[in-house]
Amino acid sequence: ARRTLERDALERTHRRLTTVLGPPAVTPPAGATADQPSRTVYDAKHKQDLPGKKVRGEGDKPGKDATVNRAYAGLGATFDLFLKAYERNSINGEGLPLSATVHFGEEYNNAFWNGEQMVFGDGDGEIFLDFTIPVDVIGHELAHGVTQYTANLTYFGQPGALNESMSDVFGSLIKQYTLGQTAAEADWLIGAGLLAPRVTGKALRSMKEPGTAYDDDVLGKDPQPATMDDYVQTGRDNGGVHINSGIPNHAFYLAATALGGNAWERAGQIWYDVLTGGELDSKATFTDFANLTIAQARTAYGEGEELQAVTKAWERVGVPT
Ligand code: ASN
Ligand code: ZN
Repeated sequence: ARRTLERDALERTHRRLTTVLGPPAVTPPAGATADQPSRTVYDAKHKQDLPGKKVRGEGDKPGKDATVNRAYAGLGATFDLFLKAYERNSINGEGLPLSATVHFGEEYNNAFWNGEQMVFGDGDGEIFLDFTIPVDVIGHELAHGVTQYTANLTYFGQPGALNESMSDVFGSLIKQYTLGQTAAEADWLIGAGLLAPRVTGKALRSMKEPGTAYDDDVLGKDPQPATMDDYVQTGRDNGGVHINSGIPNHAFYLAATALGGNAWERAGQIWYDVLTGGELDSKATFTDFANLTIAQARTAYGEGEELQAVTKAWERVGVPT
C-alpha cells in the first residue's frame, strides 16, 4: 500500500512538472539505433595521429574528398550486411559507433583496425592505390572488430589465419551484398582495384583460387595455399596469418558456391553463427572451426545439402574433421 502511495505521489509530481516544463527531453542514443549506423570519418592529413580531424559525421552530405566518401559508404555497407543479414547492430552488437581515419601517414601501404577504429592509407601509387577503393577491404578491417568482440581469435598461427579468413569472408560478403551478387556472380577477390597499374595482378587475395591473385617483380607471387597439402610453416606474418587463411577462405568459397544463391544467406549464416555463437575458442585450429561449421549446418538445416556442402568443402581443402 505504501509503495502505491509513493508511486501516486511521484506520478502527480511528474504530471505537474511536465505541465510546467513540457515533456522531458529525450536523451539521444550514444551509438547506432537498431537500424541506423553512427559513422564518423576523420582525416589524418598525412600524419599518423589518430583519429585526426573530423570531416564527415552521420547524416552529413558527401563532400569533395572521394576517399572520405568511400570510407563513409564502406562503413555503411558493413553496418548494413551485419544488420540485415544477421540482425547484428554494428560491430559489437550494441550499436557501436563506427569511426574511420583516412589519409593516414605518407604513401602508407596498408589499412588496419586498431582495436577501436578503421585506419586507411593512401598507398604509394607504385604498389598500392588508396585503400578505401575496395569495399571488401573496408569490410575486412571492420570484420576484425566483429571477431574481436566475439571469438577474439588469437592473431597467430591457425587461430590467426582463421581471424584473417573471417575478415576476408565477411569482407567479400559485404561486397556481394552491396552489389546484389550471387555466389556464382561474385569475383571472390579481396582488394580488386587496389593494385597500382604497374603491378601484375588482380587483387590482394583470391578465395576462389588462392595463390593466383598476383605474380609480380616487386610484390613477388601470391603465397596463399588453397589446401592443407601446401600449408606454409613460417614465423613471418604472425605465423602466416595472411598466407594460410587461403585454406579456410577456399573452404568457404567451395561451400557457398556449391549451395548457390546469395553466399551471405546459408554459408554466411553458418560461418557467422560459429564466429559469434560462443563455442569457438580463441585458440581454435582449422579442425575446431570446421567441426563447428559442420555441427551448425546440421543444427540449422538438418541432414540436407547445407551439411553436405560444408562437409565436402573442408574435405576438399584437406582439413581433417
Ligand atoms: N591490412 C592488414 C589486415 O587487416 C593489416 C594487418 O596486417 N594487420 O590484416
Ligand atoms: Zn586482416
